[in-house]
Amino acid sequence: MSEPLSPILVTGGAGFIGSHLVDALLAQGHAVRVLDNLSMGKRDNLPLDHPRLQLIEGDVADATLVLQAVAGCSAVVHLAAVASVQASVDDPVSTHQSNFVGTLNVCEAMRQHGVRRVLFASSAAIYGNNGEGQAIDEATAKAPLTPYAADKLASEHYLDFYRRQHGLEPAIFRFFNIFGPRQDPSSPYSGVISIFTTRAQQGLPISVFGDGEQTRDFFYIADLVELLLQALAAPQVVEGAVNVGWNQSVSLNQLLGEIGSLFGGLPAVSYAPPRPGDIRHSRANNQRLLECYRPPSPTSIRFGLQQLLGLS
Ligand code: NAD
Ligand code: UD2
Repeated sequence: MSEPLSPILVTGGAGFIGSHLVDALLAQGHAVRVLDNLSMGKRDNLPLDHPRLQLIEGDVADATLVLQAVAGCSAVVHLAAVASVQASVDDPVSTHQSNFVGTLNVCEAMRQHGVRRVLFASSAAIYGNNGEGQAIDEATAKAPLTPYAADKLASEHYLDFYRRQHGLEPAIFRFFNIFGPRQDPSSPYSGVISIFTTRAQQGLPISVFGDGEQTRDFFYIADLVELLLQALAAPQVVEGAVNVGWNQSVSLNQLLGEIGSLFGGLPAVSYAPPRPGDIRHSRANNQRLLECYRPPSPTSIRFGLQQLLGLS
């Protein structure tokens, strides 16, 4: 009888990014354990009948549960968070439990169980408006403008403390704008691509907050999963955070043009005032990403949209 596989724990594994990573890990032959409270994640995102998949439904803010979930794991990918920036503005105390205490619980559980490799989903939000209009590199001054961003930055600092003090091996990624299938479009604060494509498919009017010339550095989910797999398999982790973006600016108007050309037209598009605190231009200097990993060639927005619109 062969030894049972030590699972990889994916917190937030029932969510958009997590569920794609779970699929890839299972396809590679890994055992996977998911800890998710299903506040945004869905059971339907996971192959629950897969023999090497275990789902623990629970809260990363529950230290006892996290200690149990980490036990016996070979590595952790910590994705669980309330990904809505607005939710953290509305209720910072509650989101702090998920977005910071959760990370601390993961660090402490890993220390106690002697698990070392952890991948962490940070965010370009920690830069605030700094570097706006140019490619932002990892040394750009941090200026978290929201509790969401502050919790991500604090989590980075705690991961570094546990690295220095307790030998954790954190691989920290600052995601810019990730898009792809399963990104939930249901909230007005969901990812803009998930909202625009879903509303185009349903023939519902689209609201642009601002003049549509705001730009983002969009990164397709399959490319991100490839990076996360590399970071899990790497003999040693890259020290310090790495921006995840393509150093490419795409405006919302360009995005709408692509969706319209793929779909043969668009529903009504209205232009409303910009969202308070909205960043106008966000683009990643991804030199470190290119030096430290072997990213795939960028999946084009057009291809990603075709996947989302079921057109390929
Ligand atoms: P998502 O909401 O689909 O995934 C987050 C998952 O975490 C969900 O399944 C949710 O149910 C779970 N979760 C939330 N609070 C929890 C808690 N207290 N305990 C257990 N599970 C909990 O969002 P996503 O886009 O897949 O984001 C994954 C990670 O990437 C998050 O940490 C997010 O902050 C980060 N991120 C995403 C983007 C992006 O563009 N999608 C950008 C920057 C950072
Ligand atoms: C994304 C992340 C956020 C943080 C940040 C860091 C999501 C949903 N948001 O915020 O968590 O990590 O990146 O870079 O993952 N917009 C419209 N109409 C709509 C919806 C959005 O015009 O119906 C605009 C919005 O005002 C903004 C742009 O589209 O100007 C992108 O919005 P977003 O929420 O997709 O992403 P962002 O960059 O604000």
